[in-house]
Amino acid sequence: MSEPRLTRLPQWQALQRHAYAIGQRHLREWFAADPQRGERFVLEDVGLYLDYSKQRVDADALGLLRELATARGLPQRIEAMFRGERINTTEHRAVLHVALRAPAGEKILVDGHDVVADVHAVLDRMAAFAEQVRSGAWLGHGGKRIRNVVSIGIGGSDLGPVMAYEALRAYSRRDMTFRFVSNVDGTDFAEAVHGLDAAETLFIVCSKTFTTLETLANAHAARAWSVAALGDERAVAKHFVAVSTNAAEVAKFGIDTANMFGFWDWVGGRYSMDSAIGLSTMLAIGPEHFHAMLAGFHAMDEHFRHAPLERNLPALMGLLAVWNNNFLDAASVAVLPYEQYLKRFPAYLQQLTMESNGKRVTRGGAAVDYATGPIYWGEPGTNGQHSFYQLLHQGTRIVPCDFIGFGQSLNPLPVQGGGDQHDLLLANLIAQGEALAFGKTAEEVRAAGTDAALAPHRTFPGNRPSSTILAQRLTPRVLGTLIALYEHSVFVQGVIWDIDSFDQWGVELGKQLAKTTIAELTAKDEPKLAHDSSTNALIRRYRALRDGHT
Ligand code: G6Q
Repeated sequence: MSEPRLTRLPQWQALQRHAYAIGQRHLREWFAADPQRGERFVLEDVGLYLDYSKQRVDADALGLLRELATARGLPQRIEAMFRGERINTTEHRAVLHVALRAPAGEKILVDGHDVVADVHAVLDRMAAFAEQVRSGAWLGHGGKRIRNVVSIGIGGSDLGPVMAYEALRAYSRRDMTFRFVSNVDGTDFAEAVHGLDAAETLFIVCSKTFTTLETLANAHAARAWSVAALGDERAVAKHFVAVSTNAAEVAKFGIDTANMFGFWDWVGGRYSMDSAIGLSTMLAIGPEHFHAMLAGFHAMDEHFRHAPLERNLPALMGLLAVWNNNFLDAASVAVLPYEQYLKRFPAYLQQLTMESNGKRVTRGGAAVDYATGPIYWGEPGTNGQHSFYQLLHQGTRIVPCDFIGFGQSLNPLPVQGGGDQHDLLLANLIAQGEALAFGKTAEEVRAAGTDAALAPHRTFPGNRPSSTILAQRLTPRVLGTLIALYEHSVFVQGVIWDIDSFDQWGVELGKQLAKTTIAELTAKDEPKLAHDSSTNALIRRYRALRDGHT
């Protein structure tokens, strides 16, 4: 199972030599040497236009990266995923988020069982339920129609639904309220239900395991809130539904499993927003739009599976990420959507990328001797321009950027004197990539009349890599395509680094320690503490602050 050591591969070493040879060459030189670069280093398919000409690569670097991918068996690993092999080796699971958007009639077998048929059975139940709620046929306990939906979940059971709701708000039912609760901080719950009428409020409890501390605490709070307001335990039947793989725990909580929407162990949490975990999305935008989103995912899945490496969008994005991470030593990636509706997209990608590829051992358990997953972060443009872009342009670190923009706005807003605010938005997107790549030399600064003392401060080094992704308009379909692009790019990076991109053991230790700490914080008498001196002191100080003893 374990691959040969990455850094010993001839393809890796060839890339190192090549990076050394071209590493400092400036994007100004690349573009001067090849005036068509901006039209040649472009890949367009499935409704997305990717301009990677401002990445610090040449055709040789791209060729070597593809050779590395071939040496790592990328085409075979892609097939293994699509065939339902247990490629999540540390959890011994298949990884089949692609089955969640496979069209009805397609067959993907896990242990001889066709999972696509199961997927469509759940999608149909979700659609029937969504129609009932949206039409007003589903009534609350007191006979009122549901106007508010509160989705409770955390991590993979929250970030996707929140992001998708925000992204597709323009397509959502504006006469309904959608809110999300994730944090165990009581404030999150309190604010989510603030001002809502319990008689009109439906809770969706989303938890794959149905054992997650935060989600169960919030679900219990929600049940107590509903029952107190509606005065009847039986209200739970009309105001709570569950999305889970764990029917026994759902029943134990008191939700009738007839009101449960299932999914499967082959769907990872952070890859689950297009499963029943997306029930809030379907309630918001309706089944038709939800299916359009799935079709967008599927179009990218097909592209990823069948396009040759040199024309494969996720493969290219993944390989460029490896190049920047390992050969240009860029430790982070900024995701900068110039689209307000994508404001939660960077947060969503943080989990997708960092929980997947933030690993330090190979699939076989050997420590890696190369950097793996970079840090992803970002904010929508143009807001970020007025805060952290300073570091992007003139800081000492290289931060590759992904700019994302659309040809058409969902909310055109004419500007006095001509044009639309959308033109202002996109002008900024395009200008930022240009400024990062080409900068402004000291000579240019001086030639513009800046005095000598200020010139260094006003100089922009440039040569800062970025990619630009454009699509015509943010639709449910385009959103699905865009998410699948990143999902598969993450997979490609994991294949190169020989890590299991689908487990997340790194989140366990903190959870486990918290159990002991909870007991110590809530103990009636001063507990006997046996942690390090810092942890002991923090526990004592918290207890004192809480109890007002300081
Ligand atoms: C995602 C992770 C994690 C998970 C949450 C919620 O890939 O596994 O973020 O989604 O811990 O888990 P449950 O859905 O089981 O409550």
